Parts: sequence; C-alpha cells; structure tokens
Amino acid sequence: MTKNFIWQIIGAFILALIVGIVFGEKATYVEPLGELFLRLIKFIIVPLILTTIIVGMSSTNDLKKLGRLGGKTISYYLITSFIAISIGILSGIVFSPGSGTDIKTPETNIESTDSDGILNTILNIIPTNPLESLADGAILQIIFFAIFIGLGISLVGEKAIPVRNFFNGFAEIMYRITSIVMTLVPIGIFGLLAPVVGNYGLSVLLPLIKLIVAMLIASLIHIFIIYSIAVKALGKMNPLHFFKGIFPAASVAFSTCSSSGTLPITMKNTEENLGVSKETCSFVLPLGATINMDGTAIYQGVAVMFIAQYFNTELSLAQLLTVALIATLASIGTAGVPGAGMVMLTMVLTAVHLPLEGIALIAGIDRILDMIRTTINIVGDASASVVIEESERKWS
Ligand code: DAS
Repeated sequence: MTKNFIWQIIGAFILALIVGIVFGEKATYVEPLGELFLRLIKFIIVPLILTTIIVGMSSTNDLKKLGRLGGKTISYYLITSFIAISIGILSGIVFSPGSGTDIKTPETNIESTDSDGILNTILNIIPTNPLESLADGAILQIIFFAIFIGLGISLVGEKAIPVRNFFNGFAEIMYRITSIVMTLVPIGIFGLLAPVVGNYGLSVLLPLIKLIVAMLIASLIHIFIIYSIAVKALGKMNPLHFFKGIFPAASVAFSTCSSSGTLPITMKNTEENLGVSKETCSFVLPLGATINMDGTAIYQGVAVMFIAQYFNTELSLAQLLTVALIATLASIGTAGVPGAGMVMLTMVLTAVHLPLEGIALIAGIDRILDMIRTTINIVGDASASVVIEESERKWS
C-alpha cells in the first residue's frame, strides 16, 4: 500500500468534512458516489468469501490443524469481546452520560429482539439450501458451506483436484477485482461521509455529546491498548505497523458502517500489508466480520449505562454481569450491516428490565456511534488474524 494512498484517504475525509459543513443537507448530492462504492464492495463479498475459504480449507487435510484454528479464533473473539463490554460499562460508569441529560423520550414502541436470537443464529449457520444462502448473501451459512466443500476437497484428494484448481483460479480473479475496487476507496469515503457531516449538525450531537465521548474513549482504550498488547505480545508485530496496515479498511468501515461490506478490503489489507497468509485470512476474517464485534460490545455497555442513568435506575453487580454476558452474546448475533448493533441492544435492555424507549433517545445519533463501533469491529478481526497467524507459525 503506498503512502500516497493513505494521503488520498485522509484527503477524502477532509474534503467530506468541508463539503458537509459548507453545503449542509445539500451534501447529499454526492451520495451516489458512496452508493456506487458500497454496491461494488457488496458485489464482490460472496464470491470472494466462498472461493477463498474453499481454497484455504482445501489446502490442508490436517483436520486437527483446522480444529485448532477454529478453537483459537473463537476463543480470541470471545475474550476480546468480553474485555470490550467491560470497558464499555466502566466508561459508562465513569462518564455517567445519562445523568442530567435533558432530552425528551420520543414516543415509540420498540420491540425486543427475542433472546433465542443467539440459538437461532447458531442453528441458522447450517444452510438448508446453499444456493439460496449464496443468493441471499447469508455470510455465516456461506462460511459453513465453504468450509465443508474445502474439507471435502482435501478428503477426496486426487479426484477433486480439478475442483480445487477451479476455485483457486476463481479466488485469484476475486483478489484482482478487489484490488481494482480498492482504488475507489477515497471516492467512496467522500461520497459516504459528506452527507453524514451535512445531516448531523451540532444541534443533534450536543445533547448527547457525553455519550459520544464515553463511547469514543472506551473505543480508543480498546483499540490502542488491548489490540496493541495483543498484536505486540501475541502477534509479535509492531502496533504502529499494524494500525498503518489496517488503516484503509478501518476508513472503509468508518464510512460504510458495515463489517461485511468492508470484508474484501480487510482481507486485502491483512494479507498484503500485514503479511497474514491467505489460509488464515480466509478463515478468521469472514468469521470475524459476522460474529466478532468488539465495537458493538463496547456500544452495548455504554448505551445500557446511559439508559439506566437516564431513568435513574441503579444496576446491581449481578445485573452488570448479566449485561456483560448478554452483550457478548448479542455482539455475536449482530450482523455486519449498518445499525445492527442498535437492534441487538433491545435484547440487552430486556435482560436487565430497562425500558426499550431508551433506545429512541440515542437512535438519532446511531449512525455516528455505528461508525465508531464498526471501525473497532474490523480492527479487532484483523488483530485476531495477526495473533492466530503467529500462533500457528509456532505450531508448524
Ligand atoms: N454496523 C455493524 C457492523 O457492520 C456494527 C453495529 O451495528 O453494531 O459491524
């Protein structure tokens, strides 16, 4: 990745800020540029995930290694998500964003997300019709299907080599198309961000500035302390090199609010800038984009504290532990699409009997909070791939 590309991205952020501030709501005229970029990255997600996982899984018939890779990946994701929710709750306690907030609760009737959403999420991983999963872009089901096809190829051996070669070639084609789409990142960031800046004036942000600050501080602590320790101590990588390498993907996540949409860029950055193997990338990152959401976990912690404080409700230690557990599970069930974390918040609020109307208080700035949490989500996925790559290197 060239320095020039980083400066193009920074320039896109600055231009979006200027255009949004100067033109206000008229900045929506550049929205088609963002929509074009969003559609291009969505168009490559399914074939890229399918082909890279099949190639990755078929490159080894060491089922023990695959089991080890899966165990490490899930463990890393659960541990960092639990740390994230704890930091979110602590930030909510320290900054107390909901106390003294003088905004009115808008009239809304918000339905709770059923708590068996997690069970369904786990059961729904198994596709009943893989072609339908591909058509619907059901990422978890595509991952499941691709893992089993890849395993099948490696178990069949000789006779399946033509199939493996087909997917190998297809994966290379998808990587090349992703490189082309990546050149449009600055234009996409500008087209996505300028309208957001234009629509979210200070009048919307100021009443909830304490909530935004609490979310921002918790996220900065998680990203620059927890992930720095992880990539340095476990991944044997200089944190500065890590953050520089993942910067384009983080910028796309910030602009699109979609981990799944950012996945092709995350995979490209992690492989080309951070030196993680295709095999590790193709397994750890698609899984992470759908079940690893540290930013969302932080958001759940901060938002629950905000709503409890707003309604003058004291949460006991047992309730805080419940929040930590349910929010970790909720972050697993959160889809990698815009606004998904707010939907899952209903599950956490229900678990501690807090009024769902509290969500209406913060829905107005959810896009801003989603930009922060999605950025953390994909940086967390990339940190996992660096840590697991180094761990597997030690094993081999
Ligand atoms: N926007 C989601 C994502 O793509 C996260 C969220 O809504 O919490 O990761």
